[in-house]
Amino acid sequence: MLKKNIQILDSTLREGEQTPGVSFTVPQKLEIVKMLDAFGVDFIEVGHPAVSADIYKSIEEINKLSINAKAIVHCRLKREDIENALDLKMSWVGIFFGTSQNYLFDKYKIDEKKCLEMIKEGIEYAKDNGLKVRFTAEDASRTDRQFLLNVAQVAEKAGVDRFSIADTVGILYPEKVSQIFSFFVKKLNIPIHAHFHNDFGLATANTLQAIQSGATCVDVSINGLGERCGISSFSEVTMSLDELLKVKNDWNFKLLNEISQYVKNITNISSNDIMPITGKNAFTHNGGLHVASVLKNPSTYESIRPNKINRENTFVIDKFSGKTALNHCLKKLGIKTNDQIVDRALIEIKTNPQITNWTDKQLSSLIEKLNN
Ligand code: HCA
Ligand code: CU
Repeated sequence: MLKKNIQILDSTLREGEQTPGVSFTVPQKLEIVKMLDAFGVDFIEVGHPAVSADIYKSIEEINKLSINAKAIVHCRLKREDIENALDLKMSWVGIFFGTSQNYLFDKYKIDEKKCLEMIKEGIEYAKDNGLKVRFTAEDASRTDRQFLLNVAQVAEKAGVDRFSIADTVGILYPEKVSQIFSFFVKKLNIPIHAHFHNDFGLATANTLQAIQSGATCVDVSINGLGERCGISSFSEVTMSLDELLKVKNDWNFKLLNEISQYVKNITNISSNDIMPITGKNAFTHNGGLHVASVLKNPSTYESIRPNKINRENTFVIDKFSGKTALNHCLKKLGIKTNDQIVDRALIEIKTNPQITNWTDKQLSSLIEKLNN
């Protein structure tokens, strides 16, 4: 068991809303915040107030809620953004600034010295005004290690509370994550946050590795929403921390599926049936041998119990089904039959491979037909 307390920062309302095609209404944001708080996340990144009037307004409304999670706003390294945070009476700001050569020379057109000065000034301004500050080195994964260390040390000296390492373009893999995070954990005295994009499908794996290498707060979003291929998924990360790394926590897993479904329903992002944990098929069994075994003992083909997140097992009847599965489904439907009919029904099912999921109605009529 990993004894350290791991914090979760949910960025559905900030990074998640940057998903192409996604825009939440204020009531939807309030609902998401309430659900995340009831689940027990530590931080909720509520948005970047400078982006639009509706985001600013939603933060004002979120601030009226009484929640345990800490709300944090996104800010550029600019006074006007920090002032927004002060006007909104925030306690926490997340200031981000790109630190790789690409960003310095092409995006901002400044040199390293100027970059360090700006970081120092921005953090000091926020701290002098009583804010708690997380500083994110955007594109940290492509930033020269020594320069990133300078950045982190300047930030720490300026009084920053948390340092976040962002893999903005999603190019890290666990071994590299281990090298980077172990290095910074040794060098800094403040908690380190991690933010991974999923461009290679490695965001969750990288997040787990960052924790094993000493990061203490990780960014996630519901259903992995975010720019391009999104970031680490809320369900994948929390479930892996609980089930695999055995991290001590008091998260309310019974709410996990509901949160995922709520966000799925209000976004136009096509849902992935085979998505881990909250996907439609996560607790569905198909193969005849699988169903027969799961009915005896679910752990034969499952690592997580569905009732942990308020779900149930489902079984699919199609050409892969066996007698046990069919009998089980017929019994559940309250259809009384006999061995011979079940055998004949199975032949019918296996000779209709185009039907990939026999519905209750189809099964009932099949049995009725065979009875006559
Ligand atoms: C962005 C980029 C960001 C910032 C992360 C952070 C990234 O959309 O502004 O501020 O913690 O991936 O670097 O999401
Ligand atoms: Cu990001």
